[in-house]
Amino acid sequence: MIPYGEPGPLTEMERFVFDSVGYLIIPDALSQDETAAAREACDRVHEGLPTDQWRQLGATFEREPALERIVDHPSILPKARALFGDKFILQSSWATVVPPGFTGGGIHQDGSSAFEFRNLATPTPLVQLRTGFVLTDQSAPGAGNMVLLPGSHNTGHPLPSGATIMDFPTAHMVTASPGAALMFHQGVYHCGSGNTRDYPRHMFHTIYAPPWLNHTDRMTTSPGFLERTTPMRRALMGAWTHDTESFHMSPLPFDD
Ligand SMILES: O=C(O)CCC(=O)C(=O)O
Repeated sequence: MIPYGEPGPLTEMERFVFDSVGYLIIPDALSQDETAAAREACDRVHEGLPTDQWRQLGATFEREPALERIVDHPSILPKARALFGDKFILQSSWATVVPPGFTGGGIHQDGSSAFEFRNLATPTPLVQLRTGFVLTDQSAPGAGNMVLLPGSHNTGHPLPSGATIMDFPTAHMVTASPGAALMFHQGVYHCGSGNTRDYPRHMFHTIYAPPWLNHTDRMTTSPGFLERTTPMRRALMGAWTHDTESFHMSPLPFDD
C-alpha cells in the first residue's frame, strides 16, 4: 500500500487518501533539470559548514532561484489550494542535509513545541501542509529516507513509551527517486532515517499554513526578495502589514 499521487490538482481520490493516510508520494513532481538545479543549490547553501552534522537552513529560496521556483511549484500549489482555500502562506522552508553516518532522527509530529497542534483537537487539524522534495536518490533504504506512520495524524493516543519508528508494524519507509515529493500533514508521526551512503542526503521542505501562523524559518522576508519576486510568491510570503490588511490577507493571485 503506497499512497501515490500525481503532480497538479488534488483529485478526489488523492483527497480521500491524504485525509485517511496523511500523506501522498508524488513521483516526478520536479523535472530532472529542476531537481539537478535544486540539488546544486542545496550543496551551495550548506557549503563551508560542518559536513558531519544534520542541519536544516531556512529561507534559502531568497538567495537560490532554483529553490525559489519550488515554493509555488505547480505540482503541489494546486493541492495546497484545494486543502486550504485561496489564503495561505509559505510559513517556512528548510534545506535539510543528512550527513553520511547519521543514524536517524527521533519520531515526532511537526508544529510548535510551545503549543502542540495536537492540543487543538483530535484528530489534530491540518495546520501545516509539508512537502519534502527528494533531491538525492532515496530509491532504496539506507539513504536517509523519511519514515512515516500512516494514519497516525488521526489518533489522540500518545506513542508507546520507548518505541522507535521501526517497532511499529505500520512504519512506512519511503523510497523515492530524485524529483519526487512527499506531501504530508504535520500530524503524521515521522522521522528521517539513517544515511549509510558516502554522500549527504538533500531534501528541500516547503511548509504551507494559514496566514496567522508565525514564520519559523525567518523573522521577516528579505525586502530585496519581496521586491524582485513574482506577485504569487510575494503574496505567499504573507508580507502584509498590520495597519493595512492584518489577518485579512487578500486571496493569493491564482490565474482562475
Ligand atoms: O528531512 C528530514 O530528514 C527530516 C524532516 C523532518 O522530520 C521534518 O520536516 O519534520
